[in-house]
Amino acid sequence: MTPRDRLRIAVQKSGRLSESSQDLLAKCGLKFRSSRDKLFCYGESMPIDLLLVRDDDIPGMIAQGVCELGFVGQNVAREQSTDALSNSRDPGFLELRELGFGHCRLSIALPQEQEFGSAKALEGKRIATSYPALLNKYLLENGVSAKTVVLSGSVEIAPKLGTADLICDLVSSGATLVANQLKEAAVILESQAVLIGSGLTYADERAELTELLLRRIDGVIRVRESKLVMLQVSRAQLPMVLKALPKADRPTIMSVEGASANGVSHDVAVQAVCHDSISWRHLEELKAAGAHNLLVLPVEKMLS
Ligand code: PRT
Ligand code: ZN
Repeated sequence: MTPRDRLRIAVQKSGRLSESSQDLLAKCGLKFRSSRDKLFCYGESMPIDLLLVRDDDIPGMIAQGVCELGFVGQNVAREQSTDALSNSRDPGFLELRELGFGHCRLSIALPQEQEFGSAKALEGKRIATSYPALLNKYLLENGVSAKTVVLSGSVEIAPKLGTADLICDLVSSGATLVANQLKEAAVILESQAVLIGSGLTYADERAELTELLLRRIDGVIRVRESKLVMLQVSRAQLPMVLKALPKADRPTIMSVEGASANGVSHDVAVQAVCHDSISWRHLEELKAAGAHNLLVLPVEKMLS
């Protein structure tokens, strides 16, 4: 392995994952100067550079040592690792973190007028997909023999064109399926963007840079899902309110000057970081449990 003192991360150049991937790196404090061809961006704030490429190329680039880390859809990562493993090859990359964006699912879909029942309904059918390895694994696991028709795009029109009976494709809102008179029958994979890496232990600066970046990514993910909740409650009702706080760290509890609204017991102020989104329903539950003066604040940075 040639020693290197800079780390390289590959992200999708343009597409559904580009903006969120670059946003995440910006939140980790990384700033880049883009080159004229816009394929290589030099890291200005840290020795970490960016490669802007097609998402399908990212796992292979990591396996070949072109870069150390990459952001891709789990669908792409799993397709390529399943293909490698079924041919007794080492995929050359590992999934390191789920990133919480780019959610979609890889599903079997069939013409709306047809019934599905179970995977057995696929016996002898022609299924169009861009994910042959994942589809074949699903068919094998369900003991079904079907023909996989591999297409690189526009999979959803295959049944209309008569080139396949059903499809296996990515779905997010489901609008594309409806527009093509198809319905979702079975989910093969729930997917989101993931950070992938070589899994190698580097003997140069890349080891420390990888660790530092992973720590910052963990911090950004935790912050994204965290809110600071502040409220007041009487001591008597405190246990019920604490129970209603969603995924809270150990709360700070302070006494409040003066008698409470009902004049009976003294109020306490509660402050807690909750690792979940706080909906109106959560606030109403807290209020019903006795909380008042509720405040929900965003958390900007977090380092535990
Ligand atoms: O050029 P490059 O190869 O880099 O891009 P690409 O065209 O292969 O990928 P892109 O940008 O379309 O998607 C990148 C990644 O986004 C995918 O690998 C998924 O991990 C994720 N993602 C999330 C999706 C969707 N949602 C999605 N809805 N990828 C594709 N779709 C397509 C789907 O194929 C279908 O055609 O959108 C259509 C369905 O959407 P709905 O909302 O109508 O259900
Ligand atoms: Zn692609």
